[in-house]
Amino acid sequence: EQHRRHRSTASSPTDSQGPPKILITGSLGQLGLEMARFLRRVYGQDSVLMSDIIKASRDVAEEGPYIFADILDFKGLQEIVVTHRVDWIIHFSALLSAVGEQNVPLAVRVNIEGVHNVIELAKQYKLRLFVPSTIGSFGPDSPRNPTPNVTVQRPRTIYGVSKVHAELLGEYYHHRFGLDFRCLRFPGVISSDPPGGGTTDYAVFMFYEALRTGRFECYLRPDTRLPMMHISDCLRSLWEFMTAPTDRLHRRVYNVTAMSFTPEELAGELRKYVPELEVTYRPDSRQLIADSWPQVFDDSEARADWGWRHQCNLSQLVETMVQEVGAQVK
Ligand code: AKB
Repeated sequence: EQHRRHRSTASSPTDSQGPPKILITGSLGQLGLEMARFLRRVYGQDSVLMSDIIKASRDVAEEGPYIFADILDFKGLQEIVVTHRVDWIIHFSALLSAVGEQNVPLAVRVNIEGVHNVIELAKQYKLRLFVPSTIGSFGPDSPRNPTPNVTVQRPRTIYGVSKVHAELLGEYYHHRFGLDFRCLRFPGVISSDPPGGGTTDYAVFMFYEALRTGRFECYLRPDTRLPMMHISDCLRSLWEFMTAPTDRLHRRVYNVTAMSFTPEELAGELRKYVPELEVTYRPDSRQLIADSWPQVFDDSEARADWGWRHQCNLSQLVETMVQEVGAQVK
């Protein structure tokens, strides 16, 4: 009953009122700037507000609206939503898996308290809320090959625990209050904007090191298989999911992926462009994290319900990355 009441009053900005006003938190991370560019192409420059707690470069600030937003400051967020008439929040602020283990109290604040703030805000102002989840929300008790949409989730990192918390809280707010909560579990995302603090980051660093020096020391074993996708697929999946009609969504949290590969397989593909590439392996604590994560991610529910299709396979990903990273390191 409550669900229906809230649904009927919730705004649906893409349907009738012109482009949605979209706030991206944590927008100076790996995905934020590219997501903003994507959405600005679709909805117009002023429809997307990038935000973070750090100062943007002049170039970023000149691309479109950029504001200070601290996700731990509820009142500050309220002010932004009201002043800028925000319709959607894309909540990217988070500490990733490896860096979260280095500073658990900070990860709890950013990843858990931050989600409490944005979720409550989204409920109060009837916003559509996207929170990314991850392959890291699974753990050693989960089936790893393949990992279905609904299965055991007992992650062993604070990052994973915080993401399971976000998934469950979002589902709860959806069922209890009609919140339009949407969440995709992403695999490792490969982009020429370097990530920071993750376990899957090696796959980006390999391109930089290969093209700069022809050598790479990998912190995972050569046979560590993990699900991955190129950033172009990641951003498109997010947008397609955010605009998918509600009646297509049989759930609020979906696995999405494009491929799975090991460091050895990635190096093999990269040798087509850098034949002399030498990769050595020195596993560190990130190996334990990777060993508890899915190897192959089953995203068949996303494919069936709202038509998810990846476009970039391993050879296309390597070709694109070689071009983009190559242009940066030369
Ligand atoms: C990480 O490695 O922590 C992230 C992720 C897979 O969520 N890239």
